[in-house]
Amino acid sequence: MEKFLLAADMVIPVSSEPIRNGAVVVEGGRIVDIGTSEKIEAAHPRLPEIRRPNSLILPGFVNAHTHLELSWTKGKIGGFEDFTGWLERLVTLKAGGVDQDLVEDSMRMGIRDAIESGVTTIGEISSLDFGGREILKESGMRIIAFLELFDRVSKRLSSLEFKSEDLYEERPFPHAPYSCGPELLDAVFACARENAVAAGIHLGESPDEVDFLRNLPNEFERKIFPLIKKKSFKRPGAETPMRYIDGFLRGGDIKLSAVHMVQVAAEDMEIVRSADIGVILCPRSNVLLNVGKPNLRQMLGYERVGLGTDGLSSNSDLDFFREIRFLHDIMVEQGIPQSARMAVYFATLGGARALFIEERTGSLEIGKSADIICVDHEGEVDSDPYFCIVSSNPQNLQFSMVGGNFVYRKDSCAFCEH
Ligand code: MCF
Ligand code: FE
Repeated sequence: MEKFLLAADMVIPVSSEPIRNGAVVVEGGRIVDIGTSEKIEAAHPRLPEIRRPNSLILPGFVNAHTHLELSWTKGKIGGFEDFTGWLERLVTLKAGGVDQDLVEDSMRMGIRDAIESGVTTIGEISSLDFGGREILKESGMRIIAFLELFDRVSKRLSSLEFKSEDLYEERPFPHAPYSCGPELLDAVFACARENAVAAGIHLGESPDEVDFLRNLPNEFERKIFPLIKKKSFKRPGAETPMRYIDGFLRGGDIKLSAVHMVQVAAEDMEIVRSADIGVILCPRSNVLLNVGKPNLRQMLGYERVGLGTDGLSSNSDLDFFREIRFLHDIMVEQGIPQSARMAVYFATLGGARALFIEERTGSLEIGKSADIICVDHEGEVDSDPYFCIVSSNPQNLQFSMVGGNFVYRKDSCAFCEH
């Protein structure tokens, strides 16, 4: 279908006000027009039209942080007391080895769960030697594949290439400031600058990470390093993880997506704003790993904030509607105005901005890729269309498309048929 029209009771562009009885025209995989059905149908007569009863149309969700590659660990981590206890279990589980078929099958299941909960873009953390990246491409989704780096792979950094295709892009991802020493961080940021690619990192997640970066006694050096036979390393002490990383960015022109950002001081937000850092929150993972909840009041007014489920190693499922609802409930708890609207923003345009891909996706605007979902609803959409989305489930998803191609139609998932 080269050119077609999508119409719904309510179109939510996210970047502008919702449109009652709205329509979107898609041509060559892009949005070429948007407005009220009346106006759009008059301007584009006789186009093939897709219209579902009682429905809302909005940009596809951006799940900005996942570890689909670790989907096989679901239910295998067992009990743990704190973050480093969890890491210890995960490292031990990974060291035990795993069948590649199981990894790939569980990854496909993860992709299916993501698609069925309205996700059209995924920010996936992928180990360097993982052979299954083709599976990500086959999904038809928009993929940012962050190549996970640790100190032991630093020598290979110079030989790394970062592929960039229409729907698939690779970027460096030093795992975290406690697992990557200063030399690797310097090298990665230099490499990102040289290759003009954005980067990502887990940052400000646990209280132990804060202690580690303050050069205080901590569980990483006591428990994790001996387990992975890693020598500790000298680090420039810093009061907070954000300040620590800022020392490596040195005001340079680096696009960095910082994942978690639970341990954030008020002054850190000044660094975030001036360095234009992308912030990716994973609230269900944070609560499960008992590191606290993100402070959303601190982030009010900042636009580069997105949402991720993290992997099934630290979440019970990859249902993005549930992640949005969890975020929404924290917003209500913290007194954030217009919580439903904000939650939908974080799940779409905020996520695209946090990944620095807002030119391509995240909202319904002329020129952007047709990454669009359609959700049905039972009640009145007029009162609060954003709350309609927050209270939806995968069962409400009618269809989903990436670049104008369907990746999901209710009761028939294009990817599942492969
Ligand atoms: O985002 C969560 C929590 N923070 C850090 N790491 C991970 C998360 N989920 C999975 N990980 C992985 C990471 O990708 O844990 C492994 C790495 O492969 C631990 S090895 C130090
Ligand atoms: Fe993670």
